[in-house]
Amino acid sequence: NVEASIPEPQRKAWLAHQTSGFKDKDGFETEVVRHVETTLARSMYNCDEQAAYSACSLAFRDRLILEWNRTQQRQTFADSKRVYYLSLEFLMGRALDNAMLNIGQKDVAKAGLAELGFRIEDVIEQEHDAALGNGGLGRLAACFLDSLASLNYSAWGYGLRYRYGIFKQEIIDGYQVEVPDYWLDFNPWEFPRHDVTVDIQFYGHVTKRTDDNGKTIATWEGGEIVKAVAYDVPIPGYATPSTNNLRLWSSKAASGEFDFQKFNSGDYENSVADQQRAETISAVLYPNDNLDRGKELRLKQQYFWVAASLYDIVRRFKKSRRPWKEFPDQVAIQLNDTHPTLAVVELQRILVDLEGLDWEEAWNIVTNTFGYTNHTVLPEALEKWSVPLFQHLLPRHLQLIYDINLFFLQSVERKFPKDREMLARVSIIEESQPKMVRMAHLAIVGSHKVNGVAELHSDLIKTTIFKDFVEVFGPDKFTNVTNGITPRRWLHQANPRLSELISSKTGSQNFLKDLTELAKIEHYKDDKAFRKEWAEIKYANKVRLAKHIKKTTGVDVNPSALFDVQVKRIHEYKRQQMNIFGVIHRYLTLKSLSPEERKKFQPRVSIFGGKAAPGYWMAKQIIHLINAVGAVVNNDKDIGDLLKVIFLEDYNVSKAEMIIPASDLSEHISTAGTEASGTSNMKFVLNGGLIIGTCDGANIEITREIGEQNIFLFGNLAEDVEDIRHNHTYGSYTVDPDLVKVFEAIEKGTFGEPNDFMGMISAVRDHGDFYLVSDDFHSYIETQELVDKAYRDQEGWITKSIESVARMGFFSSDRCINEYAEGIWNIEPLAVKDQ
Ligand code: F58
Repeated sequence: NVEASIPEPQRKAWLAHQTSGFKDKDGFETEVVRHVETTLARSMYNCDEQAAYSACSLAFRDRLILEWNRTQQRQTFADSKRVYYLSLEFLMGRALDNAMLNIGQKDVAKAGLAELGFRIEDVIEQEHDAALGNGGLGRLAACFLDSLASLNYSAWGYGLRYRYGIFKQEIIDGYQVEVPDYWLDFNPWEFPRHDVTVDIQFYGHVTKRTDDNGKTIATWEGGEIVKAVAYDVPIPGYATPSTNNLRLWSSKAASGEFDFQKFNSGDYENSVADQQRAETISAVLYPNDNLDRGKELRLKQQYFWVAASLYDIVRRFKKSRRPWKEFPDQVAIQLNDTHPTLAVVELQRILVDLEGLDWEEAWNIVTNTFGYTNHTVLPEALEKWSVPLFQHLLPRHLQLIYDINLFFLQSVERKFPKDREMLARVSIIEESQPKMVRMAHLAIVGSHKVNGVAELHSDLIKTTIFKDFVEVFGPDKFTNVTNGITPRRWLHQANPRLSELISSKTGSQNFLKDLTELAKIEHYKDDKAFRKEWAEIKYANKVRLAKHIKKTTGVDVNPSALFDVQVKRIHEYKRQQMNIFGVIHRYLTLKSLSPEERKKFQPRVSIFGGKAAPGYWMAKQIIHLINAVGAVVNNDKDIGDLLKVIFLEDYNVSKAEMIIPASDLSEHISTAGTEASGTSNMKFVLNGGLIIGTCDGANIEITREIGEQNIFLFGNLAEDVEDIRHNHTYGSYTVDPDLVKVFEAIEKGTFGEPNDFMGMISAVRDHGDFYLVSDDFHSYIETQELVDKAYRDQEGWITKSIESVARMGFFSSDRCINEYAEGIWNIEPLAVKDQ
């Protein structure tokens, strides 16, 4: 009982405080005005939208803090198992809209803001996205936090508080230019905890001595210390008071301040050097997706964050005064990809070096605590760290890794005697020059469960990259949890009208808590009024996007045209190049027709968006070609509204919330077997868009749920990709004839200087076409023609759209989190009274 724990002299004031915050519109307005005039020290007479945003956020924040405190107290008193989600990325997007919705007071705020002279949409627009992630992996972490809170699980997220999140993308003369994203100017959603700090050690050396009992004691000494400071972000659950915590660590010099002595003696530059070096650790998010570059600073980030988080978790566990063996009953730690894998070693170090446990006992605790989620099979994305770098930065951890590897390889040897090749393949250390630490191997060996993120992907990891480990540990260690998305942000927030239409038919907003209730709308698929409104909502969303396109690119697009969208990170495996080649093919076809014949063509707007990693030359070339094609096509009088090509600058979470509901068709066209799951595919279908895609990732399960008649699948299958690649190198190889024509047009200079695009052409024509662009091109073009035909039958299209949404219940991140809770974490929700 929380109340009983409050000391008597403080209880009266505490009780009064519990009912503070606003109850209605008037109360809300009072709070907004109070924050404008006191917290912000401004006057209502010059309160602009930015100030209204700040004050509105502060008013909601006040409410959130109360529930946040209560939730933390409830979890502490319950003393039950907690789950910790360790992720280097949390792609949160905006917080205010989500807080209003989850608290359930958006209507109150809307009315209150209107009375104060503001439109709620404009106020929401003032917020800067929290973009602490690259793409799918980071956004998945954010959806998981939403579900964990909404389902009342005791859970914490742990991450890094980057001063700069993913860069802002500008398009200048058709090229991507990266601009730093400083997002912390005014951030009401974080709480610095200057009293929660951890000293983190780097470099130094290890000494060993033998104690009185003959036991070897290792001590890590010397080196440098950096301070980790906690910043907490409240995560409100939907329609529940549960408010969980996301703790982000920021780095600071251990001494706190700059060196005054150096400063006084005139050594100005060096007086701040230590401070700056320390702060560099949490300064910037690495902007690569699906590529590992092995930079020292990245390893420093990883250890800094992992060590601070584990210190915190262990400190919390120790308060319960339980024996160590109960650690895995109280703590589950999920590794979001291999980035936090050092946590395995760090926990073993804490238990053995600092707490004096035996190796075996400690290792049991470690392996029962961790679970590892893999997000990719691309070899270039699998993390490896050079042994010399490790030796330098984390000497004790390297020793522990060698010991872990030794015991592991001994166990493999027992199972597979004399199989030296097996040992070399599964070893945590790669015997290369220099030697490398394979983080995925360490993560598998250190966890009790390993999961992939869609069925095909989970099967693939078992039969390819982790095949040997299935033999070593048996198949039960490997499992699947198909990804999901939160319907709160990706349906209700992004598409309020559709959400309202659905609730009017399902009878309540309960589908936002149990997405399988969407099935009920299928009864209305022949209902004329329902269908009409369904179509009107899509159209209105397209009008909104068309306005944004006009404002940001100057191009007029017709909202009645088919909106064909591909928005995601730019990567060769995701094949935006195939899409733009297809667009060129369409353009050439249109040009070859008479004006009369052209009129029969289905008008389209091809919309692209996404960032390229700054060092990814080919991805940047793809962006340039898309813009170059747009510049020609959009100004061609013969073409008019029949085809427009748009590149939307700076794709991010808040733009996704506007773009996704406006799509008729979206493209998920990765080479089969390369996209682990994809999650935007789920978002598009949930918003009534159809998809064209390959048999890859979650597309396969989406097809199973919504029915083959409702999706446009094409291309080669994952099981055939290897043979086809082999044939490219050793057999006969010719480029698809339609694609040859596309290349000829580019080479003729139709879209400007051909040399600018030769990399993309020769990757297909001269360098083995690794991503099978040519092999899939014909089937892609044909399927696009089927799309045109299907779209012309508007009634048929609407039916497909309604059926698809009705059958998307499976893809809620709530389902996904419940699967993790049951199958991996062994944890149950914490009951919330008075819910
Ligand atoms: C993505 N991975 C997968 N990695 O590509 C996608 O299929 C999946 O749906 C999603 O994870 C969620 O499971 C991804 O986004 C990264 O961005 C990493 C960032 C850090 C470096 C390595 C890649």
